[in-house]
Amino acid sequence: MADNAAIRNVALVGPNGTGKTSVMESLLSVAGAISRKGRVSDRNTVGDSSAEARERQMSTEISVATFEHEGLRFNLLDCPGSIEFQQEMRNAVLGADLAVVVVEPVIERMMAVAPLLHFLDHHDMAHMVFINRMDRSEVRYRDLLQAIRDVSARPVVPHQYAIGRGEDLVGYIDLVSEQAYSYNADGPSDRIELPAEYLEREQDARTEMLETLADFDDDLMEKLLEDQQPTTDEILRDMQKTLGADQVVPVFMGVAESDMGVRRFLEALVKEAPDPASRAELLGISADGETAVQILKNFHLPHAGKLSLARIWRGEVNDGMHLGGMRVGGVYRLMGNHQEPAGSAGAGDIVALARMEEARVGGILTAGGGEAGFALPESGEIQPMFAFAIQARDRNDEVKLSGAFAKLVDEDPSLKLEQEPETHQTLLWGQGEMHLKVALDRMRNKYNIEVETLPPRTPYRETIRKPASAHGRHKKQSGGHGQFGDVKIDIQPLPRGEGFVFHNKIVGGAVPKQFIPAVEAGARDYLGKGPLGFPVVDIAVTLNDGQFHSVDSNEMSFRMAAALALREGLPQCHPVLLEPILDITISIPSDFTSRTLQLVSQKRGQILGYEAKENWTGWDEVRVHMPQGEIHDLIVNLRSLSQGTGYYEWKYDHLQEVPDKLAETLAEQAREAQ
Ligand SMILES: Nc1nc2c(ncn2[C@@H]2O[C@H](COP(=O)(O)OP(=O)(O)OP(=O)(O)O)[C@@H](O)[C@H]2O)c(=O)[nH]1
Ligand SMILES: [Mg+2]
Repeated sequence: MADNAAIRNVALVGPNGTGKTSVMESLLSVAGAISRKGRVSDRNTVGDSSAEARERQMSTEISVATFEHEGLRFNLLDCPGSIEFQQEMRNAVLGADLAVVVVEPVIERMMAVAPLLHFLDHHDMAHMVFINRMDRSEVRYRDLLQAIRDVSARPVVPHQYAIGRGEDLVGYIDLVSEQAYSYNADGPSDRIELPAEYLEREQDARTEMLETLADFDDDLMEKLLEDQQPTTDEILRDMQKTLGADQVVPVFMGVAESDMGVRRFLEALVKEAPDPASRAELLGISADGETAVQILKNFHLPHAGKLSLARIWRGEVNDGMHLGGMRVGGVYRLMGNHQEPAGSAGAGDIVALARMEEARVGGILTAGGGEAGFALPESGEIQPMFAFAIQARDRNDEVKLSGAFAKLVDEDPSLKLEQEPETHQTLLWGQGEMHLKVALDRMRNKYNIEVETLPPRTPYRETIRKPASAHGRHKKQSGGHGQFGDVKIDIQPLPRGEGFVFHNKIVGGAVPKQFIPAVEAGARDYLGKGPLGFPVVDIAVTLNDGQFHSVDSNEMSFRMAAALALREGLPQCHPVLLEPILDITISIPSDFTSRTLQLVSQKRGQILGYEAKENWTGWDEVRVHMPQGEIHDLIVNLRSLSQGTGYYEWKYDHLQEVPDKLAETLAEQAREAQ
């Protein structure tokens, strides 16, 4: 069944906890791919097999399941929903041909879907919505549909209409066939008579569906204008065509926990999900040419070694062939943490390739090792927003630590490890506290290394407010050769951003020419750590005068003399602390804008302005300047006030004087640390 047309690659995406892993489990169960259905709460689902995911009962990385059904092979990618793992989701979803956006029937939470829908639309990625947890729905179905419409740039076409809601959920009306069904907890739904009280709502919803589809089909438009009814096949054909082109968003519903609506949904996937060839065509990838694959995810497994999840865009992949200059150590199909040898796989498939050590997520590998000749949509890099300073609990683990981190970053490139030269800390950057904690758990579970975390230090600077003059003399008499250097300097403050400037005003050789660079070097030495304990910036040092000794003077003596002069002079110059100020753009649903502004003020932020976020209905963008020392938990606070939806982008902007009171506290801390 290597036939390209017989493969369906479906990614399950959506906000955290909506039931994606449960939907996958239910799909596998109703398709007969697993004999015993697991539950997330029982920690025995096909997805979420890692220790970190089981422990938290949430997805922390992609899970893959492959099964055959109705002559098709399905490759399901269950993506983590937490916003902190969205890079993982983004990297994978673009390798599928259809995204199923699993949502909860809660109107207020629909806003959390907006960024995802923007991402999918931006890449013309076909997507459907599956409203899960309908057993918990407390609102009218039409209000739910409206809430989805409110966040979707593409027209939303309900495929089904709910009968009842919450505990009284009965079943659904299929708007295409106009037939009603009642759910059965342990089997297919029963056909029932369409309840009379739903007739009007059904008609309205169906008319809306047809009118939306007619916008993309002139024949259908004509039929509707002439009051003719299209056939079921015609509607389905239109639905499939417009879905594949990301022109409309069909909506289904169900209860994954008890398989309700999932059989019908699987049937819809069989009939309507785009095949791999149409996605490849949409992306302009011709079927002719050498094999080319895209790496969606790397797994480092304790026993099996490295496995790279790959979408085959062109050609065939076999055990032992070369891709990107690496030998394919095996072609496998995945079912959660289980690998089934496949030997080979054809275009359109998604398989795992063993021991591709240099394969990087997002990379394209070809049989010849060169360029593929086509471009794929890029998932984009989300800027890290949260950092911990880390160190191995046991010093002896430091070497092991860097090797293990290389593997963690290979699995999840949204983790970044960085040496901070000024604060001498090793920073682990990611999307949030949980993201990092999961990474550190993985470190313990997989590599047996305990890691300690600290908040990152702020790289403060200092400068001066007043000028002063100073004198430094270095003199040492010891046996034979002595050391002698003597300098007189002026110290002046410079405007912000000027750094360090050195002037030499010696005339007549009071300090011989060859020692002048040593004076400058001595000044720089001292300015590495000023009177407050931080690097000194925005300062000018002028060498005015000095003395030398024809035998004892040397470079080192003048270097020392210059440093001594600054040590004496700088404290007279009213030294002040400077802190880095970041330029931050916060994106937030407008309901939370005023609380965001409050948060910004609490964190000593300066609000530069806010306005509606372009092309994002109901979202604002707030621009602020905020001290770096305040942003450590900004993302944590922002998410907690915005139901997890807010995020920001940042860049360094400038240095600014620390307010006196805070400066005192910091100086106190610095003294204690010494
Ligand atoms: N009542 C009800 N609970 C459900 C349903 N589907 C899933 N759940 C429960 O919702 C919780 C979250 O389910 P998951 O399947 O882990 O959700 P998820 O979307 O995969 O979560 P993340 O991957 O962490 O984003 C679990 O406790 C499930 O048992 C449903 O249809 N009805
Ligand atoms: Mg999950």
